[in-house]
Amino acid sequence: MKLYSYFRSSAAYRVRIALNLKGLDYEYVPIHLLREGGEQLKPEYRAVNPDGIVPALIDGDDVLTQLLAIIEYLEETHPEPLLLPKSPSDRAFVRAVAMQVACEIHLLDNLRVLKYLKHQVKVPDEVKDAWYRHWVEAGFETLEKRLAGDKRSAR
Ligand SMILES: N[C@@H](CCC(=O)N[C@@H](CS)C(=O)NCC(=O)O)C(=O)O
Repeated sequence: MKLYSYFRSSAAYRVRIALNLKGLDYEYVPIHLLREGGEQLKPEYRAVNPDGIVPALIDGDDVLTQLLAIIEYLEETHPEPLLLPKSPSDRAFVRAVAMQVACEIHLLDNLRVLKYLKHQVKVPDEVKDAWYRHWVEAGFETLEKRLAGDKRSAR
């Protein structure tokens, strides 16, 4: 397998954690998100993932994108050790936590969103930074409440 990744990408981290927990070998292909305006935006990488974001995983002829889809793919193709719990209710809980990070926090603070705010909407840096802080804090505040208040998080 081949993983297109950036060392500071939390999305790619999550896939690397899954690959490592499952003991799977992979070739690491670095995509520097800042160098030369972002290697993720170059045609060579867009040919792999037209969205121009990492991670992307290549397995044989398959190109896999979206970290949660990639992790579920690894779970289905290499079930041991299991990353998801067995009961449907526990699985739904784990997926909800993962999606809360991916959809309610990460999406709003992605590099391309911040670049758009700065260059197209032309907000000053302090407003962009306040945006970032706001969504991280709001997202983690409710996530922590959810984890603290749910018996499934303590198992
Ligand atoms: N929804 C995507 C998000 C991936 C993502 O946000 N990747 C970031 C790095 S953490 C990225 O490549 N950003 C590049 C950019 O915004 O230009 C997933 O779940 O895989």
